[in-house]
Amino acid sequence: MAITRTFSIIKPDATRRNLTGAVTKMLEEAGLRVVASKRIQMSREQAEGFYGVHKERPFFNDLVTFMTSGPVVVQVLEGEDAVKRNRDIMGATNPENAEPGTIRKELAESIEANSVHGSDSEENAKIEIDFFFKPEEIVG
Ligand code: RTP
Ligand code: MG
Repeated sequence: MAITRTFSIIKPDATRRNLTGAVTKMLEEAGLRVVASKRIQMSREQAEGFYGVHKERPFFNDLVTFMTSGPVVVQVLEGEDAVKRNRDIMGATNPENAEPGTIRKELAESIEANSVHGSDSEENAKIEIDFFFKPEEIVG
């Protein structure tokens, strides 16, 4: 299996509860390596751009407000089949439906405040990595 990359966000509900390390530990234990990481305060404009695909969804405005409500940690993760590996350790969008042992089941607060984002395809991973990182900020 090829080594690939995915994009991850530790969301404001997790940074607020000082869970940056706890989330990162679960990612690392799942076989992913953090090859880029920075803590940022997303602007409304950035969040609207990042979540552009969800523009027409009823939860779009709440999501943008939530994602700008505090610091986030954006990361590039590397590993075998990184996109799927990350989605597996994240668990279902709604923590109530997530499997035991997943980040969302163990740490998330709600369907919105669900602690982590992860790219859903290799194509989107590339777009999302480029949205937040310059090539020289990623050290594999
Ligand atoms: P993500 O993009 O954050 O990795 O999560 P996902 O693929 O599991 O979920 P997606 O459908 O892409 O939704 C993006 C984020 O929007 C929030 N959400 N709120 N209130 C709601 O019904 C609702 N549904 C989704 C969550 O923060 C979700 O992760
Ligand atoms: Mg998604």
